[in-house]
Amino acid sequence: MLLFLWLPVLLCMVRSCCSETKACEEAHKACSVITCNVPVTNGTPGRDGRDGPKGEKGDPGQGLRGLQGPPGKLGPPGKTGGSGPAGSKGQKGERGDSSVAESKMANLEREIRELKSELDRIKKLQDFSLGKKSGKKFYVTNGEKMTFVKVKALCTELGGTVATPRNAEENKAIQEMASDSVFLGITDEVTEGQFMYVTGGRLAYSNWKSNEPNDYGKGEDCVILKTSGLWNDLSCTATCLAVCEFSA
Ligand SMILES: [Ca+2]
Ligand SMILES: [Ca+2]
Repeated sequence: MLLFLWLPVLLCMVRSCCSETKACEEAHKACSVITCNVPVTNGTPGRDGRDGPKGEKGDPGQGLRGLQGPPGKLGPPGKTGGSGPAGSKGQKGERGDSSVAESKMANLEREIRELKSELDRIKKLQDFSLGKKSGKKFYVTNGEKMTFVKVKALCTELGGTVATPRNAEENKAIQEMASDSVFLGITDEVTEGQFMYVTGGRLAYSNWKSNEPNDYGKGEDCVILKTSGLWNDLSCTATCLAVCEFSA
């Protein structure tokens, strides 16, 4: 009801904005509240009203669907899973190393038996060629002449000693095989005039030539067996036939 009373006034105020005197006069007929020839200015805008309620969700747009974006960042590792079920039984493996070792050992034992058999045959041939008899010494020479030190080293290396007759029979055996004077395993290097075996012990047998030992000249400390079977003391630096002695 109040709105109908103010409506002609509002319309008159709107028209007064034209500031035309004539128009104002015309308007005066209808607008009893308007002051003519006075400029009209707009008032300050009012404050914004409160937001209205949220509207309903609109329909999907009509445009084309965009391209798929790039993959996102890698996520954190997950927790370790539990043990899986036991696998099925595998196939039977190949023969172990112990079988290979046993095979090699069997081959080695066979080779050792063959070597022993061959060694026995060689020893029998050697005994036959030397005329060796069980329980007795036998003597071997390489036919070379050398100093006493070298003869001793050679015989030791072969597992024997320098030929050393301890009775007439052994002295004769050495004499028969020697074609020249032979160094014997006897010296007086430790005490002059006191001859001993190089393996230790005083002489139990001797076969000196007359007027020997005489330690002639600068000294004679080694002993040789001459082709006659008799002994003579001689310098150890002389060279005589090397004969080694081995036990049967
Ligand atoms: Ca001497
Ligand atoms: Ca002499």
